[in-house]
Order: sequence, then C-alpha cells, then structure tokens
Amino acid sequence: MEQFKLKFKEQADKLGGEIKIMLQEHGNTVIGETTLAQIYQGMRGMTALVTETSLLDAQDGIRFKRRTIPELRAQLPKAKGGNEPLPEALFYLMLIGEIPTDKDVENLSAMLQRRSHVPAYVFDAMEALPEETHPMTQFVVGVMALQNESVFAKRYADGFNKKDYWEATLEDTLNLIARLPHIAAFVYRRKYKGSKIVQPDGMLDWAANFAHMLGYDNEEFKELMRLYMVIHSDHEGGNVSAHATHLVGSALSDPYLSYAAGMNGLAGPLHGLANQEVIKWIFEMQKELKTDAPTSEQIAEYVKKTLSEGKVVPGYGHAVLRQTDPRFTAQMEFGKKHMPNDPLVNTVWRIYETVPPILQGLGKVKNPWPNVDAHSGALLVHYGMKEYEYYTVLFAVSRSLGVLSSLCWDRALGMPLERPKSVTTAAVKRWLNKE
Ligand code: AMX
Repeated sequence: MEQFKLKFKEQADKLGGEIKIMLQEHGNTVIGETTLAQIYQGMRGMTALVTETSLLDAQDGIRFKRRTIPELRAQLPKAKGGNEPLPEALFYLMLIGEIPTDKDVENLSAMLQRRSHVPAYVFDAMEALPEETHPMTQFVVGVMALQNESVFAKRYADGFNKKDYWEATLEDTLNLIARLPHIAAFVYRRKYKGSKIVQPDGMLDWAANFAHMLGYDNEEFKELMRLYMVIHSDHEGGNVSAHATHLVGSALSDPYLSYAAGMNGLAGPLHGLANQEVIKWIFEMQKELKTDAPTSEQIAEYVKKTLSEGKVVPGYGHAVLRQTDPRFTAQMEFGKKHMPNDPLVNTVWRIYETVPPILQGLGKVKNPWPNVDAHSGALLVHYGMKEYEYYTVLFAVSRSLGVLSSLCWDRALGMPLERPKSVTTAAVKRWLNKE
C-alpha cells in the first residue's frame, strides 16, 4: 500500500483510540443545549458535528490544524518559482496532520497525475446535455457518470469488511480529486470555447494543470489558481456543501455520490453560487450607472436599491464569521500585488469600504463584512475569465479537497449513519402545552 495511505491510517487509528477512551470517560458530558429558535432557524450555533479537517473561528476565520490562512500561505510548500501555497500540500495537511516536505508534495502531485485519466463515456454524458445547461449541472453530471469507477461501490457490492471502508474511500478520493480538473475544464471549454479541448500537461502541479486545461497558461493565473484552490477548500463541517457530503456519505454512499450531493448544495445562491452573483451584481451596477468605476456614493445608492428590492448584497454576511473573511483579505493582497490598478478590483475594494456600514445600519445582519465570494470574481475577470456562471465550478473543484478528506476521516473513524430527530409544529405545541 502507498506510504501516503499508511500514514493516514496511522493518524486515524491514533485518533480513533483517543476518541474511544474520551467517549468511555466523558460520553455523557453535556456540551450545550438546544433552543426552540435553533431548530426553526437553521440550527445556528448548535454544535452537532465532528469534522477533523478544519475549524472556524468567528473572529480569526478558518484554521486548518490550527493554522490560519496567512500562516498556510507562509508555511505550505510552493511550486518552483511560485509564492502561493500548493493545494496538494493542504490536502496532505488535512489528512496527515502535518506540513508536508517539498518531496511529499511532489509525490502527491505525481500520484494524482497517475490517476487523472477520465474515461471517454464521462465526456459523452456531459455532451448529451444542452450547451446552455448551467456549468454546475454539467459538472455534477460528469461526476455522477464517473461514479461507475467507484472502488468503494464495487467492493461493497462484493461484500467487504467495514475495517477496509477507509481504504476504498481514500482510493476513490484520490481518483476523484485527480480527475475533477479535467471534468471541470471540459465544461468550460465546451460551453465557452467552442469545445476546443486543451489536453492535460503531466509535468504541472494539480492547480497549474487545471489552469492550463482551462486555457490559461499565464504564470500569474496559475498562481491565482493555487491560492484559489487552497482558500476555497474547506470551512469546517456545518456549511451546506460539507454537511451534505458528510450526511450522504453516512449512508455509505460512495465518495462520488457524496461529493455530488455536496456540490448540488454548493450550487445554491446563498452558498457557492454567491461568487457568480457578486460579479453579476457588479456588472449590472456598472451598466445601470454607465461607469466602470462607480464612486462610493453611487455604490451606496445601488446597495440601498438592492436591499429595497428585497435582495441580499451578495458576498457579504456569514452564518458563523463575524469579521472580514481572511480568505477575502488573502485575495485582496493578491490583487494589490498583481493588479493594483485594475478598475474592477478597485470597485470591489470601494464596495468593501461602502457596504459594511449600510448593512450594520439595518440592525439585523449579524455580519456586515465580506466573505470569500466578494472578491474572487474580479481577480478572474482580470485574467480574462469573464464567464461568471462558471465560477462555482472552480469553487467545487477546490471544495473536493476538504469534503473528501473529511469523508476519509468519517470512514476511518467509523462514523455512523446520521439521523437526527425531527418534530412537527403540532408536536412543539404539545411540548408548550398550547394544544
Ligand atoms: N445582504 C442583505 N441582507 C442580509 C445579508 C446581506 N448580505 N446578510 C444577511 N442579511 C439578512 C438576512 O437575509 C436576514 O434577513 P431576514 O431576517 O429578513 O430574513 C438577516 O440579515 C439575518 O441574517 P444573518 O443571521 O446575518 O445571516 P444568516 O446566517 O441567516 O445567513 C448568509 C448567512 C451568508 C446566507 C447571508 O449573510 C447572505 O445571504 N449573504 C449573501 C449571500 C452570500 O454572500 N453567500 C455566500 C456565503 C459564503 C459561502 O457560503 N460561500
């Protein structure tokens, strides 16, 4: 068995042993209480899940094995000549729990390259869809077609020992992550570039090869893809895409089925689709105001109009975060370094100065600050990727690293079927003696 897999198994066995003892000693410890409001209002603030890959702090943002986004950017190995962290290195950190060496990352990149072949029938399945089909739908159809390759599903059908679930899950995870850039790039080239497919380059790292297959061979764009793939990968376990992947996986649905379920959640406008909504909203604002560089006053008026129409300001707010998202800040730093005078990027920064006080003034928005989606589109447009309907597919490729690592942990730790209790309002009324 590959060294990488053995290392993961060693970590999982160690943690699994610790959890077992912890539950024996403290299994009945109360860690919180649930209010009626919580079960009606999206379970905010209710601790109900264990996710090993990352932990979200309302102030500091996401941490991966205790490391913040700035720390990851500083500490994770880089590509030769590059400054941004390699996503493979973060994947390694989420599974093995330590920062990999350059050699470890090289081996992992090579392992993914070896597994990256996508069978032709997957492309045929996507091609059967009308070209105007949303890119996320085309992408998920590709993933579902590829499910035919699932090692977990085959071994389960043959009847395998539950002690081996983790290995088949990791095998599928590696294969799927290796193949996703090819599927995602196919969607882009088919929908927007007249099906002129770019073949993969076996010498490139995972994110750079993705950029290459999308048709962007500019070194700066490759750097952007590395950063993008790192910062969108994981945001602890309760967000819709991570939770849906975990939930579906708990039925022992294989990683292809589970990941596809999660990505259907990512495709919702309050979650991953917000990145396309942000740039669409800015383009519409520019059109209406007939300027590429709206002033703060013009932006404020436009924001108020958006709110008066009963719409949200996309890219602002968060269910858990209560500060500017460090993933927004990382992208802002990238923008300041590579494109300080880009008018669209400058508009994003002016929106950042303008929107928070307006949202704060509403008195109900818990977090008036920007999230990751407020910035990403403007950086992509700078390099020529203007097809904003596609942006959530980039998010989905990145998210595979987090949600599939988590699924490996779930199976290695023997996580059971998820099945919380639900009630009817009639039952609630009986609790409250109102009926
Ligand atoms: N613009 C206008 N109103 C907003 C708002 C925004 N950006 N963010 C929150 N609000 C409103 C809510 O709609 C809600 O209004 P209501 O009581 O009339 O229904 C009220 O403020 C309270 O909401 P909240 O507790 O602050 O937020 P939440 O946890 O319910 O929802 C989120 C969080 C992200 C869905 C919400 O902030 C939002 O819709 N933001 C815009 C969409 C977006 O950027 N999504 C991406 C999130 C990150 C990601 O998953 N990629």
